[in-house]
Amino acid sequence: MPYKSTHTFTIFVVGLSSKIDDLLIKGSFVSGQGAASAFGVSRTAVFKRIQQLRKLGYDIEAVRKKGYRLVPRFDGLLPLEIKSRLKTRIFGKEIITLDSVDSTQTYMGKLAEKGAPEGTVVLALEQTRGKGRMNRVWSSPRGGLWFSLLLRPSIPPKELHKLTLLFGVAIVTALQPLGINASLKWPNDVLIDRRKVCGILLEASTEIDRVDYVIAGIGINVNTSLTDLPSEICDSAVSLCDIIGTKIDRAELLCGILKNSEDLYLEASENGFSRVISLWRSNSCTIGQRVEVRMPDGALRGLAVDIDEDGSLLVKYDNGFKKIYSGDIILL
Ligand code: BT5
Repeated sequence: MPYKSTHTFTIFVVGLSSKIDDLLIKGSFVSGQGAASAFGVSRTAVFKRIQQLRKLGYDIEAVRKKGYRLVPRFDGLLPLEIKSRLKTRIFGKEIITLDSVDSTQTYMGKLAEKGAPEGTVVLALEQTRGKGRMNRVWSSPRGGLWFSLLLRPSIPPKELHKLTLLFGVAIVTALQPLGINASLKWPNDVLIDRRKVCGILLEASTEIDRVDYVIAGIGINVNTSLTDLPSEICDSAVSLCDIIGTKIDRAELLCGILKNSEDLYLEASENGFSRVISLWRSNSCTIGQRVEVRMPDGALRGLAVDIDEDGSLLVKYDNGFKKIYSGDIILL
């Protein structure tokens, strides 16, 4: 039965590829002979996978008497390059790298509907229709870090906005080893010297009392020059390479963000969001500032006094306090 044998062969080759890939991710040498006898295949089959990976853009070194080894490139964003540096259990177990896409959010939405597992990451080197909140445009030229992460959290829908705070904390913390002091503007901005370096977008599919999935979209201006961004946002935006003065390894940064956010996420799933809220508070540039709150039904000015345990922003007005659950704020 030709159909059956083709099917079996496909599964077999995919199985072999992932075994070879796993060895390469671990940084091990893969010898043609060793892998061939360990996996019961021909040396040619092993070599074919190596050639396939090279064609995809991987740098695979061949060392005499040792075998093949993956050499992750500086700023290399191919899945195995990222996985070889990743220290997470769930986030990034599946990674899809696209050269160009309309929006990683939209792409991930389709995967989520098909049952993709929690922790799947889709990243794109550029987005042609990057999404901000409320149908705004997120400008995503080459050089930035634009990715979406799929979550299937067991928290009630009313707590979802706290995940935005969680990712903000994870990003600010991942920037610290680079010597970058970024801070958080409620609810979803990461700023450096009051200019936006990163935006976070949370989209969710929910029922009344349960969350089916959440897609966390993160966009960071990393090696993007400000001249690549539309002129109307140049004054309010900033990129990491402009601050540091040199190119940054986006794979390293991504791994840091995935690790920090997974740690916070696992802890929040066990013990709630108290730690996230307290870390958000200590990394905020919002609290203690006079702000203008812009909501669909109008704008109000006041002093941002704190972030509440429920993730809302507590603002003091002339005639009392108000908790803000959604909207935009301007630092005055
Ligand atoms: C956000 O929206 O800040 C959420 C941005 C999320 C982007 C990521 S990239 C990966 C994933 N895939 C997507 O399609 N989206 C997510 P919001 O708070 O609404 O801010 C949008 C506003 O930020 C715009 O109206 C501009 O003023 C400004 N903006 C747009 N592009 C920017 C950039 N690259 N850097 C700084 N500011 C920008």
